[in-house]
Amino acid sequence: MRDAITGLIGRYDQLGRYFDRSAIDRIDSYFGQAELRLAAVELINREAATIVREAAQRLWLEDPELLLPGGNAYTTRRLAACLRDIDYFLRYASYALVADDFTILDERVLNGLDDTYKSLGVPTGPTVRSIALLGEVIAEMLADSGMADTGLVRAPFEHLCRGLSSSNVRAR
Ligand SMILES: CCC1=C(C)/C(=C/C2=NC(=C\c3[nH]c(/C=C4\NC(=O)[C@H](C)[C@H]4CC)c(C)c3CCC(=O)O)/C(CCC(=O)O)=C2C)NC1=O
Repeated sequence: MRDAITGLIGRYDQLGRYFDRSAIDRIDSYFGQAELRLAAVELINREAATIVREAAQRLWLEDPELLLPGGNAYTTRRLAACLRDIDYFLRYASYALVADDFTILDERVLNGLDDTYKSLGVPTGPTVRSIALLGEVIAEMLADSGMADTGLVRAPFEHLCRGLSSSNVRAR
């Protein structure tokens, strides 16, 4: 587990150097985004169930066959597993959003996930889509509440999407 600040301190400590201009700019940008990151986490805390439901509903609209016999989310048990997975993605993305660092996503979510999904026949494409939809729903809700430039809240979701679709993430 790492965040933007501890990661930076670690790197500079290893070099035995004082923070330079580029480090200070990085810190400045992190604190400058604090309000948006906090608003996003508050929203997720308040509305997690709604956000998961909304992302899932959009996924079913785009890909209704998932819910039909032969679809991977068919049967109550598998539907529940799918919704639980979406909930995992949201929760871990909210940690990464506060940290402004994706290490936790690599370590706790992506590591080995692709193999698990392959062995269970869980389709990667729609799963990646559900993660992107989470990011969209949150960015929209924040924009509706008057926040400007909500794009950065999608970053952890995009990281998860990239990691799952490239499946290059291995234990490190
Ligand atoms: C915190 C990190 C973490 C993640 C991410 C995680 C995912 C995860 N999802 C699983 C199953 C599953 N995941 C899905 C998900 C879906 N099927 C679809 O059609 C949709 C596209 C999609 C939802 C968006 C389904 C249906 C299963 C059950 C598959 C089965 O047992 O046949 C399993 C197998 C074991 C189980 O069912 O609990 C794991 C480990 N577990 C973890 O600990």
